[in-house]
Amino acid sequence: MFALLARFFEMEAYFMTTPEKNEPEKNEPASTVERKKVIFSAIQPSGTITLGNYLGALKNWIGLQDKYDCIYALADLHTITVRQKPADLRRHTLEAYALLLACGIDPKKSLFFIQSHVPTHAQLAWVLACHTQFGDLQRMTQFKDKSAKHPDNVNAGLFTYPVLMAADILLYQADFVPVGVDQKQHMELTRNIAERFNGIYGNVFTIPDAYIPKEGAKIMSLQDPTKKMSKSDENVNASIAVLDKPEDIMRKFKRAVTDSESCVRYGEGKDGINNLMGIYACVTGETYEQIEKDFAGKGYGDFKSAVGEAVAEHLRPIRERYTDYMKNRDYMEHCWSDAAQKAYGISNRTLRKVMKKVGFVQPKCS
Ligand code: AQP
Repeated sequence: MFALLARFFEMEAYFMTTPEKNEPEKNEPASTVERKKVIFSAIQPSGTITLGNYLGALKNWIGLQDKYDCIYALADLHTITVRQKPADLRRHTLEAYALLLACGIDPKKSLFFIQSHVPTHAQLAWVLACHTQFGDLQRMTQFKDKSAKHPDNVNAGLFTYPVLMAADILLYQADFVPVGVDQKQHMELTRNIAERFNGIYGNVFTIPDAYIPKEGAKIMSLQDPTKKMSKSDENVNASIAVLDKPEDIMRKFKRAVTDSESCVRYGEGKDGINNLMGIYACVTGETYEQIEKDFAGKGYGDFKSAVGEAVAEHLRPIRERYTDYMKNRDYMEHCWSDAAQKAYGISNRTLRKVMKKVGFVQPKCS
C-alpha cells in the first residue's frame, strides 16, 4: 500500500529504544521479519498548532515518510476530554488537516486520516481499558495536570485518554511513535498494556518504541520557560503558532522571558535562554557551541531578534502552502475519506484478532 523504504538501521540512533528492537520479534514467523517498520503518530486538533508541536513532533513526521510505512492522524476523539465548542472543533480540525499537508505530510506516501472516521479506535480502547489498571492511569502526569487545569470537568475520558492513545498505536502494529518528550509516560503505559495483553493472549501486538527528537523534544512557554509550550495556553505571548504572521513572531520572541544575565550561553537556571537556543538550533541546524560563538559579546536583544527571524523564515513556506490547501476543501475531503477507508481496513485486522483472542463470538463477515 505504501511506497516506502525501510532503512531501519539508519534511524536507530535517534530512538529512545531498547536494543532488542534490532532483533526479530521472538514469536515472529521468519517470513514477516523483513516487513517494513511502521510509524504511527497523532496530534489533537484542540487549537492552533504551535511551534512546540511542530518541532517536537510534526517536523519528524515529514522526514520519516520516505523510509517507513507512516500512519498519521488528527486525534479529534482525544480533544473532547476537554470541553470543546463544536464550531471551534470543526474549524480547528479543518485547519489542522490543511496545516499538516502544508508542513509536508504527503497523502501519496502516508496514510493521514481523522481518528473519529475510523470506529476501530474506540472499539479497541474499550477492550484495552478492561486490561488497564486504575492505579496506572492515576499516576499519569497529564491527567493530574489537566484535572488541575479544568477542575470543573474531570471526566472519565480524561482519565482513560492514555488507553485510547494505546489503541491508536497498537491497532496499526506500530514499531515507532514519533512524539515530544511529554508523551513519554503515555508511551511507557502503551508498552505495558501491550505486554500485559500479549502475556495473557499470545503475541497480538507489536511493542512500540517512542521516537523522541534529540532537539526540540520539549519546547517551553515563552512566558514561563518552566512550562511546556501548549496550544491551550491562554496567554497568547506564551506560544508561537505555526501560522503566526512574521511580525507577531518577532514581537513574541522579543517579549520572551529570559534572565538577568546578558550572555548567550546554555546553562543551569537559564531556562528562557536554553529554550531559545533549542528553538534556534532546531530551525537553523546550528550546534549550541556555534550559537554561543556567533552571539559572543552580543546581548539578549540581538539574540531574540535572530531567533524570531529564523523561525519566521522557517515557517514562511508552510504558511503560504496552508492558504492554498484551505482553498481546496474538496481535495482534503478526498484525502481524509480515502485514508479513513484504508486505516479501517488495516486496523480492523488487528481488532478482529483481539476480539477472537478475548473470546468474543465472531460475526460471519468481519
Ligand atoms: N511544547 C512541546 N514541545 C515539544 N513537543 C510537543 N508536543 C506538544 N507540545 C510540545 C508534541 O506534539 C504532539 C501533539 O501533541 P497533542 O496535540 O497530542 O497534545 P499535547 O501534547 O497535549 O499538546 P498541547 O499543544 O499541549 O495541546 P493541548 O494544549 O490541547 O493539551 C505530541 O507528540 C506532543 O508530544
